[in-house]
Amino acid sequence: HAAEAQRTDLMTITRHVLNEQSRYPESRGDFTILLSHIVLGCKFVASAVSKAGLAKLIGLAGETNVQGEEQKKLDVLSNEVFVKALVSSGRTCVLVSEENEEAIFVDPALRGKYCVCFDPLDGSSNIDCGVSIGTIFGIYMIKDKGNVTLADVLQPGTNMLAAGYCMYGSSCTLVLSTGNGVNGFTLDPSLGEFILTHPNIKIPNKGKIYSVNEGNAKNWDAPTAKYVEKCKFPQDGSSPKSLRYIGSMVADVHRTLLYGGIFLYPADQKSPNGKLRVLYEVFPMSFLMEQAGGQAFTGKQRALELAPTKLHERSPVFLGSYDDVEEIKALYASESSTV
Ligand code: P6P
Repeated sequence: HAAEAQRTDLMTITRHVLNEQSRYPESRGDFTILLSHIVLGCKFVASAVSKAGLAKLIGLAGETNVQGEEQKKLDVLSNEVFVKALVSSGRTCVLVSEENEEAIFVDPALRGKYCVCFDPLDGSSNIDCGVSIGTIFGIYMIKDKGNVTLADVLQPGTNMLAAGYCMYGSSCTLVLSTGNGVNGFTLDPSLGEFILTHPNIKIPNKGKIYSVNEGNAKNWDAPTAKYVEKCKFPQDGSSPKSLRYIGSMVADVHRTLLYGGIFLYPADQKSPNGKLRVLYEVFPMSFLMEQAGGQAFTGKQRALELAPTKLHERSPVFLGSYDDVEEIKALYASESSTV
């Protein structure tokens, strides 16, 4: 009976969020409506990504296809879909997208109380070779939607209400936190629904994997170099960690969340603030890691406490299993105490 019940008692993402919403009796369902539009965007992108190889969607923007239609690059198309879905939800007042230089202020007649920061298709340079890519998003509340400015967007990650990513890979998995733990949902294409498959994800306290682009080793600072050295040649008799680096943040973070370990995108001499963007890569992934019992560090501070001053600001980030991040924090602390 239990198996039968499971098959018919489908916990969809919408039902899950409605259950969570019941924790806030005063809420009028705005967040649920916002989320349903984000989910719609993810379903569209999942479908487009799965067909990309066939439909030659991966061509460069501006090329025309056999029907003579102008083809859009998948990340341009994904961005348009998310912007339109978020605006039409009537629940957003300002959007920040990796694809748009400036913040998008929604028409006052259509405004809601949320700000969404997102990367519509992170890692899209990997799509041609079939590596998993993803959408990353973070959601903030805006105090006065009638008078929203850039200052409202440049909030520390500690003000974030919710964050998530959707990974387009062998299956389409949406991982979400609304501040009450982390849950994973897998798209059932036959239903067109995201079904709860990974309830209450908790990252192991310590992992056996480190994830970094070793090709940048020449440019690392001392604490990062020392930490990676320790992963490869442990002095305490423990076995070396395995290196796993996919080069697509959503895929590297998803593996870290499920298996444990640490993901690093450090600063280096070439990029003193690292490569990853604060508002729509570092903050959402740091929020999820903390909600799953892990942590995220910039080399100087808790990642979520960063106060961004520019829309596409970058930051170094070390995130993952709590104990693994503690180790690199200690190396940075001892370096700053000797300086
Ligand atoms: P590198 C993809 O371009 C991306 O923004 C992230 O998804 C990924 O983690 C990172 O860059 C990879 O960067 O320098 O190692 O190729």
